Amino acid sequence: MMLRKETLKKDKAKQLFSFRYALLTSFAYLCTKYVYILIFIIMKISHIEHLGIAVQSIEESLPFFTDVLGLECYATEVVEDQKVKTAFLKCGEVKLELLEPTSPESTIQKWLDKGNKGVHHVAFCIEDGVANALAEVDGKGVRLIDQAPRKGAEGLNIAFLHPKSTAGVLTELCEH
Ligand code: CMX
Repeated sequence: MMLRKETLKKDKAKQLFSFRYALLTSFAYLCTKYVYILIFIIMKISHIEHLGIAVQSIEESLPFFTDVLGLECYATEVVEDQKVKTAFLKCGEVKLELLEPTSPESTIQKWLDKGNKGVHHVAFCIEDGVANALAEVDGKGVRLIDQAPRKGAEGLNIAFLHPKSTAGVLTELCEH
């Protein structure tokens, strides 16, 4: 009789131990997950804002986009500090930004001179701010071209990331 009671007591203690163990491991798992989310918080990209397309002449390239693809060119703008003239077309939610150099010193002219043409950069629309996104990618070791957001075409806050640390795609972060 005494032995049976003793065994029952031991079983109960074992059950309590495994229950507490399960509770503790679940708690530890949730904590780890929460801390992981906090540390590795990832920027929110809503969509591709635009594709930058380098052309030698907007006048010569535009008819393909308007007359063949049927897209509407809704704005042109000269961005002095980037030494480019831009033409914007809308394609659903995404824009195409044609970029024509306005000076031999323009990064676009230099890129064209190396024999490149076509898609020059991809711009992502950041929901929670370019400054936050820059701090985040900087922390992850990505090489920044712009250390802080600056004004780009259409008055957007923008910043570029170097193609050497973005899988070869010149990447622009922007916010409305
Ligand atoms: N896409 C992918 N790679 C590119 C690139 C592009 N658009 N432009 C340059 N590179 C590569 C080059 O091929 C080169 O690679 P290799 O060394 O393997 O040949 C490397 O980048 C050169 O890098 P760098 O010597 O640091 O710089 P560059 O003088 O060639 O300038 C860059 C390149 C990206 C830093 C410069 O173009 C820049 O600052 N761009 C951001 C601003 C910009 O593009 N403005 C124009 C658009 C403005 C607007 O949208 O309004």
